[in-house]
Amino acid sequence: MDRAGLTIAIKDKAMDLGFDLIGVSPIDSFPENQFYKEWLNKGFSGEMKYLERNSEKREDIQNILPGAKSVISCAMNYNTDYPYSIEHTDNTKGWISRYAWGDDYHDTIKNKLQILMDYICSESSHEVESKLYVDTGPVLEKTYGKYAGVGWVGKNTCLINQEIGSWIFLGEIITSLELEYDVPVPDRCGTCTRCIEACPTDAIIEPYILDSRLCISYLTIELKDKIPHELREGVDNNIYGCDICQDVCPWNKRAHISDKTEFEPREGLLNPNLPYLSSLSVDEFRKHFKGSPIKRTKRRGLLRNVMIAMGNSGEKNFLPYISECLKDEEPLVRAHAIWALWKIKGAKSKEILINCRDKENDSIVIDEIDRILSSI
Ligand code: B12
Ligand code: SF4
Ligand code: SF4
Repeated sequence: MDRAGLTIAIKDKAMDLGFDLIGVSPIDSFPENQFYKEWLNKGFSGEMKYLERNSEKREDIQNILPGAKSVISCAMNYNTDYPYSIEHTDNTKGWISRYAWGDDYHDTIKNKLQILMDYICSESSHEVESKLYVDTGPVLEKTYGKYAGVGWVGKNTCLINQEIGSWIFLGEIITSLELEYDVPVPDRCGTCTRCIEACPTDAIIEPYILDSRLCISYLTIELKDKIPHELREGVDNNIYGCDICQDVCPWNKRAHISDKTEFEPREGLLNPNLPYLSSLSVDEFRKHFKGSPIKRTKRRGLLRNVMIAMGNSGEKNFLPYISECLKDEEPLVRAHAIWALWKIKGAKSKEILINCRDKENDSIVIDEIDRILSSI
């Protein structure tokens, strides 16, 4: 098969496997590769130390696969037919971001990319070296998706496709094979600034630039410690990730619905019940979130987020559940339960806080109590 024929065959195979979009980009020194370092130097990656490791590979893909010629970018739509977070106004329920309602996409996409990679090997006339990644390696996935014509990177920093929207996962095969290359599509954000205005924590500090340290997705998933006080109200009822800057995007108004049943919400994950989640034991958490992206936060991270959501709701019926979490084995959960209690009861929480302080040994919790006591 010649180069053009092979490129078409690979694209057809990817579509047969269930990918919604596919494009091929050459290996090049794109301006985004250089910008990445600047972004890191400004501290925008926060505690995500893995982004600092192997930055030479992100800057030059030849450092991942010497002799690489092409990146085949594949995208899969995960949008299911349920309302957006901005249409959900009952903040006594939590919100889990759309991408995490179903099965873990890493597994789904990796399996399909493996089949595609095997196909590429079998169809090539000479020996081919390839590597595949889905959010698993030092690859600037959105940048390669952009140069493969899969979409443009919007001001909210997500890759958006004009036809199907931005509710897409990305995965790619880096290969030594030379293929026919696609070209980037135009940026269609125009004068729109809806995502920037809608972001509750002002994380999009300027168009196309995100300070992760302010982003609810980072705060609720990636950050392992306490959520900074000044950002807790902005987190609202988002207990895992955030969809707001994509919910408001006009290109998601008519976003396509995925045909993949594995991304349908698992039981209880759409508008999740906060008391139920606050009562999960370690074993129950493990069982409940097996094969789900939510396992990433571990129980302690999820319960931390649930405490923030409960506090923000102002709902007095949550007090018994918050009180239980004041006794949790995890200091991180206890510290956020203290905040939730104070948020709902205000100065009336003083006596309980003083009591807790007397019994407490952990400095994270003591700091939290002292901080609150000094304000009431
Ligand atoms: C780190 C990370 C995060 C961080 C940082 C987000 C970010 N904007 O990059 C946090 C934790 C905040 C995050 C959140 C989310 N993430 Co995330 N994340 C990643 C990860 C692992 C790396 C991305 C990265 O390298 N960012 C670094 C910065 C520097 O990149 P950037 O913001 O895009 O900036 C580039 C451009 O804007 C451009 N640029 C900007 N200004 C300028 C100026 C000039 C002059 C130039 C030349 C260039 C330029 O250059 C930059 C560098 O390339 C990727 C997987 C991967 N390996 O790529 C997934 C990934 C980006 N995430 C994904 C998803 C789904 C999400 C969430 C939607 C999850 C959720 N619902 O909570 C949110 C979206 C938040 C948002 N508005 O972006 C998907 C995105 C799919 C899509 N349609 O774009 C990815 C690709 C994972 C996947 N395989 O599907 N994520
Ligand atoms: S994901 Fe949420 S917090 Fe992060 S930039 Fe978008 S709207 Fe802001
Ligand atoms: S909301 Fe507007 S500015 Fe933001 S990504 Fe969508 S089109 Fe671009």
